[in-house]
Amino acid sequence: MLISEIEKVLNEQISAEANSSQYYLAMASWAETKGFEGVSSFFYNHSNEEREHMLKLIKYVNERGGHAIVPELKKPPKVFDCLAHVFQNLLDHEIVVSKKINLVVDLCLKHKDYTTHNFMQWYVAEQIEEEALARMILDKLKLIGDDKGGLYLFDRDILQIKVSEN
Ligand code: OFO
Repeated sequence: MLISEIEKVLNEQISAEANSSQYYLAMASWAETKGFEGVSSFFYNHSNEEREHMLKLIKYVNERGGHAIVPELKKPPKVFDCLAHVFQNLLDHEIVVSKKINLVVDLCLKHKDYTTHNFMQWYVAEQIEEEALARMILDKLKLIGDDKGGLYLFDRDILQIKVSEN
């Protein structure tokens, strides 16, 4: 059985994952309208993954006798300046999500909820991967700068990058 404080932060995490999915969907749509097919497919996949993260939490909360709340979604931005801006937003967002996950882990230890602590380790590992991926992509974009040919190749090559193995 989940204690209410843990149930509350897990529900907040459900909301964070849902809003991540929504945010990346907005990035996918923006990239598609700009003709960046590869980037758009990367973000459609990323958005789906975030939804999977949300569902995994929903199932966990309910299985442990809590009540997972389906959250309200924030309206994400419609327009982004450029690809580097999009991927910087991705990295910044993932850093915020990692902090939230660390808070859940802290609370699990505080309340000796080792089962949820164990469950959350999957998210801890996932965040390491996602932050590393966003940094790697941003480094590539910094090298390319405004070079149109470079951006064309980047958009093609990103199709080979998987958001996560999970
Ligand atoms: Fe759910 O991993 Fe990103 O936010």
